[in-house]
Amino acid sequence: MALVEINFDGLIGPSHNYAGLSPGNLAATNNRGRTSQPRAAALEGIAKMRANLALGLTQGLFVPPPRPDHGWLESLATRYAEASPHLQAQALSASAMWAANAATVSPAPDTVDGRCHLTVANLMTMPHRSHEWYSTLAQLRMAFAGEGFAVHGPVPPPFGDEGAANHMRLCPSHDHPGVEVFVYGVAGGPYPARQHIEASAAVARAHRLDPASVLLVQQSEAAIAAGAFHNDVVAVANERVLFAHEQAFENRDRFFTDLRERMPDVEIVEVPAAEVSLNDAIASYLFNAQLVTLPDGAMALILPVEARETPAVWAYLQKLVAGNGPIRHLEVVDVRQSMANGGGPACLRLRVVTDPAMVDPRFLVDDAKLDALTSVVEAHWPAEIAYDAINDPALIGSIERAHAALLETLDLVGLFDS
Ligand code: SUG
Repeated sequence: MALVEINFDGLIGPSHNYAGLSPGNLAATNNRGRTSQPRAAALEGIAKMRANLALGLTQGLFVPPPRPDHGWLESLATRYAEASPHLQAQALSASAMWAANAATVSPAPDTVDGRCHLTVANLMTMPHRSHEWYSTLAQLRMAFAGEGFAVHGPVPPPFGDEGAANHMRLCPSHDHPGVEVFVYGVAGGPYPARQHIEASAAVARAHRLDPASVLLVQQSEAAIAAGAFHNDVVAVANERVLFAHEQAFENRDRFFTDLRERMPDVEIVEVPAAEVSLNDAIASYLFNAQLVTLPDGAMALILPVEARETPAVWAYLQKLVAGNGPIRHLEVVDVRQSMANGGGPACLRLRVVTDPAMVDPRFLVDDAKLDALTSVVEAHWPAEIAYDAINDPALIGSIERAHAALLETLDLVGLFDS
């Protein structure tokens, strides 16, 4: 069995819009009211997947859930046409595109029972995301259906869980046992800490991890207060490399000591605040890069164009790749439509280390499938959604037809029916 890292990207759904629903996510709140471009957004996401295939990476796909979520509105005793604009926006959000928040994943080499464990995230802190989990769970159960997987339901409220965005795995190589780092928040200045320690600990237990290989680490209050609403906005790990901002963790010395004790050959690439400020890191999404191992063993950062456009960040990166460290390549991708809602390249993907042969092939992509997705997006995704257009029944009809066409194309009709 060949275990590899598969990046499952959330396809950007036809209802993508800028409603500013996430306090503490500065991009989303600053862009509230802008006209969105769902078609261009989805094509940007597809181009990112294509670029990753071209790098020799294994690529998977998650399907957007049906929006508006009529079942959720029904549970609130209302219907879309009658709901307030705020509730309409919450029911319509395309936020499931950020697959890093779909689940937390512990690959088979880390678990006592030798299965790959996935826990769907409850996303309970933000109302528009709190109703993603049941569609995500249906999808995880279908994609990872075999004996080799254990797919868990959500941690119950009131313990907030935001999935892999607050989880890092360090290991000698993907197919070896690793140290799993669960990053939780306690406070964030005026903003909520979305990941609760109780949820992180519950996921670690459910995944049957060896407690000696688990670290629970507090995200710094300063980072959350500056707009890093998830750990993956200020840190990212891949194999034996941790790439993090100096101000990412509340007690950085303790964390690094604990990590080095468990993994003496860990390589910590820390970016000093004096070189890249927390504000520049968050505005550019430097750490929301995908840090990946290429087929030749070198590591690359797949960065948003905003990182190249932020002078201090780009200067730092030039120095980084010119040095002798493990990160040798920079790949720049344009996901501006997602970025404007606070979702960079790493937010758009969930990493699962497994044997691709164990995954339902409908959730894996190659160039031909990306061509088919491009056609369906070009034919059906709305070109634009103006902020005040979300109560237009014609728009909602076109969003629902686009979704049906997608499920048809992927042979996934019925996926969300139960
Ligand atoms: O939860 N934005 C998402 C962005 C998630 C990014 N994910 C990671 N960092 N892994 C969020 O805040 C904005 C949607 C809106 O306002 O309509 C939104 O939900």
